[in-house]
Amino acid sequence: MKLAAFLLLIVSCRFGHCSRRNIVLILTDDQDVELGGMTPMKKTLTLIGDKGVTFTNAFTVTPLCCPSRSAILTGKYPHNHLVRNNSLDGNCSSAQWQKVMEPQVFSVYLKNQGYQTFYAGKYLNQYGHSTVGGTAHVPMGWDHWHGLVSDELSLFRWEIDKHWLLRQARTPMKNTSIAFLDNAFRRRWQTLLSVDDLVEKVINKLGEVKELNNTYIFYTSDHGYHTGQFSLPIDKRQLYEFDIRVPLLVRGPGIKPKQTIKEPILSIDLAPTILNIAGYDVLESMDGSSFLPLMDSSQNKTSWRTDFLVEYTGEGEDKTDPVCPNVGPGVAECFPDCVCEDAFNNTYACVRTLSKSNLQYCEFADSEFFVEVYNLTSDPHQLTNIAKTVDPSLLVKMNQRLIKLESCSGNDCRTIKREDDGFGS
Ligand SMILES: *[C@@H]1O[C@H](CO)[C@@H](O)[C@H](O)[C@H]1NC(C)=O
Ligand SMILES: *[C@@H]1O[C@H](CO)[C@@H](O)[C@H](O)[C@H]1NC(C)=O
Ligand SMILES: *[C@@H]1O[C@H](CO)[C@@H](O)[C@H](O)[C@H]1NC(C)=O
Ligand SMILES: *[C@@H]1O[C@H](CO)[C@@H](O)[C@H](O)[C@H]1NC(C)=O
Ligand SMILES: *[C@@H]1O[C@H](CO)[C@@H](O)[C@H](O)[C@H]1NC(C)=O
Ligand SMILES: *[C@@H]1O[C@H](CO)[C@@H](O)[C@H](O)[C@H]1NC(C)=O
Ligand SMILES: [Ca+2]
Repeated sequence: MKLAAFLLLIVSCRFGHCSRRNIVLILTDDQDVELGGMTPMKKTLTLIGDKGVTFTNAFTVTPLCCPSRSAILTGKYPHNHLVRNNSLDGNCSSAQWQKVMEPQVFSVYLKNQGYQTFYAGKYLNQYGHSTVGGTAHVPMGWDHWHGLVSDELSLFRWEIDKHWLLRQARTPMKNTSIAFLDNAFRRRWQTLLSVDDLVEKVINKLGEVKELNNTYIFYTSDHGYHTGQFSLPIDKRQLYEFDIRVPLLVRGPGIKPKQTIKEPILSIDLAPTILNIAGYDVLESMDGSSFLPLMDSSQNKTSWRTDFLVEYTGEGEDKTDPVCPNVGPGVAECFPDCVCEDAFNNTYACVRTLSKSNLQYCEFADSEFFVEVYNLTSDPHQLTNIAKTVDPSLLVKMNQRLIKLESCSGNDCRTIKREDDGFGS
């Protein structure tokens, strides 16, 4: 025990932080990275990203607020902290966050309250103000996916190849839904301009009190988001990249500026990393690992994980919604046009590999035992489910890997054997 602490101290001193550090975690709600969510964040990219590390493969282990934030706080996969449905140990309110955070550690909880209510008036006309076909411009986001929505080939593929919630989506979407989503996309970006201002204020304040060079600043989100992709209206809770990828930028003492790190970082790694910075050992119960050593550009990265688990427990209503009598009980978030975004049987677990192979293998706990597999090297937008065409031995391997990851806990998860080459070709 003493030896471990001593070794940690050496790591700490190599980073030049034998003295006490501040840690600021800026966590946005529902901010995607895949659909251009960082585009409005110019100051944040300059003040945090350019001054430190940009992680290009950061993921949540579950794409819904409460379980995701709980994973951030506990350092555990949902299977190790959830009680059957998503109503776990809370950990969603800022008060709870503040309570859990070490009083010695300096924590800031900034919360964007949702695009409907929280954007500064001065940004009202940013990113256009008309509906689709007008001046709205959302590069690599809405326009891109909107193009796919009207692509008949893609439609056909979705109908046969994706889980039932996507097959019940109305395709193409109604014009009114498109207008609604286009507006939501724009409001989200306007909101982020205000968040960007807040980040600048926090950093300026740290400078004023002469603590900036003594402070680690993390910028991330609880999970991603979608607005119309695959004809699903507006939510998270899906296994696709737009919902599971998050932004992650870190600056701090000893971290070299302008680094880009490709190793996969998970929401469960934040707690161990923060403990590590504060000089504590990673708790035995934590499934994640500290990525502090990864940020030291001279460190050998070859022992870092190359695959991981994403899991989600679906939610539904017990009764049929009178507004949507055709969708039956067991579903939730059916808006607009009675297109549902969640259901009890939207319960799934995926293995995502990111090494020589860039694959995703997902199993649903629904009546079809539906399986989705994507080769993100050849199909980065996850249009083609290759579950029925890929070599069946790969499915067997990935299923075994999934079982292993789904049952891991604490130290097991951290030391699980790497599978970088096993999924190759
Ligand atoms: C599910 O969540 C509700 C609160 O939303 C809780 O009262 C209930 O006990 C939970 N059910 C299970 C099976 O965990
Ligand atoms: C929906 O919008 C498209 C493109 O602007 C237009 O061609 C079509 O007529 C509209 N449909 C309805 C029902 O208004
Ligand atoms: C931070 O900057 C102050 C001067 O502004 C300097 O005295 C101090 O040594 C610096 N600390 C670190 C850790 O670089
Ligand atoms: C990194 O570590 C691995 C094994 O831990 C070793 O095989 C490899 O040679 C090391 N690479 C460098 C650049 O030190
Ligand atoms: C999932 O649940 C819904 C609501 O109960 C049901 O209508 C649907 O058929 C189920 N689908 C599968 C594939 O289990
Ligand atoms: C994924 O796509 C890449 C590029 O086309 C290909 O080299 C690789 O073999 C594919 N992997 C699988 C498992 O299909
Ligand atoms: Ca959220």
